[in-house]
Amino acid sequence: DGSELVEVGNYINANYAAPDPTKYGIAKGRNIIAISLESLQSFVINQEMDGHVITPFLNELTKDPDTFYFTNFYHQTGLGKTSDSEFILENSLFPRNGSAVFFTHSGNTYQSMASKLGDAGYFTNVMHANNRSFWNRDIMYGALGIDKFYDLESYEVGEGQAVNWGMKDIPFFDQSVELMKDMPQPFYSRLITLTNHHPFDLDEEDKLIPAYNSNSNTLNKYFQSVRYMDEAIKTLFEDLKESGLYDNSIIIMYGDHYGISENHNKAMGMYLDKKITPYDNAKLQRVPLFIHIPGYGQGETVDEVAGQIDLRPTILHLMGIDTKDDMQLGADLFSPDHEPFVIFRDGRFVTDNAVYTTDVCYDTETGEEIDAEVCQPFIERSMTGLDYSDMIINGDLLRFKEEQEQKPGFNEQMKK
Ligand code: GP9
Ligand code: MN
Repeated sequence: DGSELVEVGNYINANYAAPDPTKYGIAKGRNIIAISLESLQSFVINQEMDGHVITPFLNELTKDPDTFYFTNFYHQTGLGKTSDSEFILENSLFPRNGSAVFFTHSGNTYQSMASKLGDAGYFTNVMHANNRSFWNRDIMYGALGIDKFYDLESYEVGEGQAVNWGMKDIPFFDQSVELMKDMPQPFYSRLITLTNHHPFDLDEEDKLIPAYNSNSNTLNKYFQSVRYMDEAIKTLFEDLKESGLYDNSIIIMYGDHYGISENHNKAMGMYLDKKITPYDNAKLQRVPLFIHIPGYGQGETVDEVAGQIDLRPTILHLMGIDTKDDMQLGADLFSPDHEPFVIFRDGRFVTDNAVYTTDVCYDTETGEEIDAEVCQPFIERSMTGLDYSDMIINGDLLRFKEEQEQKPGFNEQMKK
């Protein structure tokens, strides 16, 4: 009957973080280009591998005055991998534990970022050169209110333009920008890259740096593959500038999930020159986030501890779209009320003081074990957050929100 919705709604209202007025609406009316960077982790940014710069273009971007770069931003995905990251971004909810929500709950009612932008006059779409039914996207995108899915059939994969899982990122970006030129504006395009995916295979001509040399063939190829991704992003920016779309767009780029699993701890330890502990494994879940606003000029590096769940409110507020009455579990990254606290889908969490994993509380900076008391209140809060998210999804509670919003007094009831 939706009474659970009132309970969850109260929790969400209590956690609402009002936007920073100096950031609210700074990208209003622009096209939104959101790029899912396949398997990109933060440990490669501003780093070298055997003297080779791994991400030269992104490194420049971290210092660019039009860019906000986030150093303590975490993925929160589970088994649904890329699709989980999409779910989190669109809904500011957690994915499900032990299964992919794109498969299990594609019949639900959602209030996605795409549907909010659609209501605000945006043409919303996803661009991804793979089969449309992969991850059940074709069905789920309907539930998320996405106007169009530019899938593999929208692309022409010429000779030499495919490797590994499919179309290479450089021609993918190139053709995507061509397609954007014909879109009604403003548009919200979410582009999902593919080349930097396990097993990280490349054609010889795309290997711009040598492989690493460790006992992990996966990690060895990862650096090369990331280097190719960096090159692809550079060409995307060039393509956007040439097309004339660049100046009136906001470009958001984020890593979807880890690329190097704990199975490669030994090789990772060799690269990072330390023994990888559960603490390190948790911190390795950081993925890069770039928010690039051409002409803005006041970008900076942000060290706030945050996660993918914060993307929806952050982006919508930059666009000048209110989220006060939305059922979201994340908070605007620029809000003075944003709390440095990120919950992983498996129950681990990170705050500005502590990293909690394998039942141990570690100091966030040093990795030293610290008093469990520091973690205790956050253990309960992380369980509450995950439970409420599950409650919304398993109970399909957002269908009641639409109904109840028609009735007078519902929002007042939620605020009590
Ligand atoms: C497939 C791509 C990769 O379409 O999104 O999926 P992943 O294995 O990373 O979830
Ligand atoms: Mn992925």
